[in-house]
Amino acid sequence: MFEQKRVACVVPCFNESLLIKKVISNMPACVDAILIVDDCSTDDTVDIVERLNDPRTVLLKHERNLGVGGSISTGYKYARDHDFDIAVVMAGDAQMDPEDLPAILQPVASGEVDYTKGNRLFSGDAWKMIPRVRYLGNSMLSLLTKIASGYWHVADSQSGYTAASKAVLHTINWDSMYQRYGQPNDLLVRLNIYNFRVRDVPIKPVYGIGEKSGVKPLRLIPKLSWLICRMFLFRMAHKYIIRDFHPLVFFYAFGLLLLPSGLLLGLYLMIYRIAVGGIAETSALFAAFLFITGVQFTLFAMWFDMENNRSLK
Ligand SMILES: Nc1nc2c(ncn2[C@@H]2O[C@H](COP(=O)(O)OP(=O)(O)OP(=O)(O)O)[C@@H](O)[C@H]2O)c(=O)[nH]1
Ligand SMILES: [Mg+2]
Repeated sequence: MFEQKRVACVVPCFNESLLIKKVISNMPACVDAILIVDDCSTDDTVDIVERLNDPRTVLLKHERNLGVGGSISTGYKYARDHDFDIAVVMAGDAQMDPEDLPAILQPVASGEVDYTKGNRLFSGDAWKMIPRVRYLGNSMLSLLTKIASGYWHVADSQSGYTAASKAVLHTINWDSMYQRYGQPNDLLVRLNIYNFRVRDVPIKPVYGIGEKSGVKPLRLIPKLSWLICRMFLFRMAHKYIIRDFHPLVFFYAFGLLLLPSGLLLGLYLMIYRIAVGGIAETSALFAAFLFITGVQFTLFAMWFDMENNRSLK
């Protein structure tokens, strides 16, 4: 129990025989149940968990590999159906420091917010501790996720160290959540649609403890960027058209139409000017008009979105 709240810890596991023992044995006492979700490991992760015979551990086994998002979804559904008050997520590769858990739990337990997530970028050492490609890729995805999710105050979007309230557990449709590495981005968008309050909590980055990551940044970044763009459209439609209405969708629509049109036309005219010769002044002015209007529409749309989500901290 943490401040009178029953806490379940979801631990997604895929071939974590090296570190799962450490995760279970270091699990803080405030966690009432450790939900180990085995995502069809091919090593002896399951044997190790069974041999430990820890009284708090519940082993949930997938019949086929679903990915980290699918594993978290299995754990969340168990926590929801067994009436837990808070569900936290700590990966099976021991990259989440148990000492950070009270800070992650506290805002949700006190009812200040509905969802907290660890932010490794607050730490002054983040640049030194997080591998460079991951740091830069994460920063880019975090910026895209701010736009897509409407949580402009949230960064380190790829962090998986999170706590979700009972209301969140009972509201989100876990079967439709993205099943692989884009899960944190997908969930932030869904939380915003239901106006849940989300807060970042500073945590320590943990790398180089023998963990094996399945993340291949150069392949993953374009895939996740595309997912985040789709989720942005999903949020616009659900939050500002279907569930409620706000004219900012028109601002975004005009902005996203005019801004690239102005850019492309400007580029075309520039190439034409260099390769062929003179262009009409009116054409150049038209390109500038499209571009400037597009920028203004986009910035106003962002501003309206920011204002609309200001209370969700
Ligand atoms: N790679 C991988 N991990 C899975 C899968 N299903 C569950 N997981 C678990 O998801 C957690 C996170 O996976 P990692 O590949 O380490 O990704 P990450 O920790 O988010 O990213 P890094 O910062 O690069 O380590 C681990 O506890 C895995 O055991 C799967 O299908 N593939
Ligand atoms: Mg990892």
